[in-house]
Amino acid sequence: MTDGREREAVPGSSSTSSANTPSAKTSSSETSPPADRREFLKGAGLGAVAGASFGKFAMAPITPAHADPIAPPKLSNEKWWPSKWGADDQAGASNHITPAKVLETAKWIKDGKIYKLGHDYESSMPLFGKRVFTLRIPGSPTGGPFGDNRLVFHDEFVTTEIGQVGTQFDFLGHIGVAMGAPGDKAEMRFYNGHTVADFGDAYGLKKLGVEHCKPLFTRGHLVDIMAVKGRMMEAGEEISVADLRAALAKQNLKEEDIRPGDGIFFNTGWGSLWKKNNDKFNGGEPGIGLEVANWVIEKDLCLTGADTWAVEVVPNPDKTLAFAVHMTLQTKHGILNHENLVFDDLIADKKYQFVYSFTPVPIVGGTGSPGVPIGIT
Ligand code: UVW
Repeated sequence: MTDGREREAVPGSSSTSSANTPSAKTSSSETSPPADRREFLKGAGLGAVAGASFGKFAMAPITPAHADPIAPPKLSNEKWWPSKWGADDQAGASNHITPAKVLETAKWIKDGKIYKLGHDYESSMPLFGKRVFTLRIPGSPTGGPFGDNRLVFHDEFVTTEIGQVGTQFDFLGHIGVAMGAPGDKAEMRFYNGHTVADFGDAYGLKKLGVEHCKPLFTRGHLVDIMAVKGRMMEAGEEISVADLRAALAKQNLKEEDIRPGDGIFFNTGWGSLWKKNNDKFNGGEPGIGLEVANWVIEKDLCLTGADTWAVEVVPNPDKTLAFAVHMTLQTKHGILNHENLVFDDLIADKKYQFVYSFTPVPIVGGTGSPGVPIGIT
């Protein structure tokens, strides 16, 4: 049991515990790639398959020894609950947004400009795995004419994984860890230790739904890693703390100015592939790894965000890990995540510090939210 603030083991570092070092049990051979990212996720599950790939990137096969359902999953050898906001908390890092934080944040509004930080929603956007986005306007016009004024109207029918497509905000019912035997829902643990047995429900999660997120209004810091590199980053390329610090220095920002409850946002250039090359966009991505995740935890931030579909590096440089940053920040620390953001206008105006404002659509029992956050300067 810890206070929930322990540093996560960085693969390959000396702090990685023996329970967290199954690399000796993995081999480097690869199998042929499955069709989509859902297969990748399956492959990342303990013992799910002998090996899995993601686009052109391959996961190391998971050996029967590592597939032992009794062994703790990597990164999970210590309990992460109860959360620092209490055993019953369902709001996670949105608890940072107190009246004092709002007043501190409001001081950053200087010129009154508003920047849209998200994409439009349309069926041609890149989608994770087999997710869909379909919109129909039945009838067109859907109804009318009504009355002597012959009013007609349109309404839309949308089929989609609404919290997990396009510009999307991950909430705390999204990512968990199968801690026990295969299929044991009493040991599938999420934020604050909540289990699927306890809150899973086909008609909406009974706990940790996105309706529990408090409205967000906080200081946002954008680090333009693409500018540091002088090019778009590549899939599988990890943003290091040194990269982050180099971007802050280049932008004349001080690391000490990043305070508890703030948000940190990463521009990698990967967003330029949006609707231009969806296959490449979906085939992996640059992003943060466990080193930066530990920095985020130490800084006690409210959220991370990026111009990519997961914010974190995919594939992880440790090919035995899948979405390790999601699990570390969201599941273990309740830190929130905003994906597929757009920073072009902020960067064009050299506005690297802004007020980030977003209220998730309060879909009861939902895992996340669509909607466009704004940056205010
Ligand atoms: C998963 O669903 C695993 O990832 P994302 O939050 O990037 O959609």
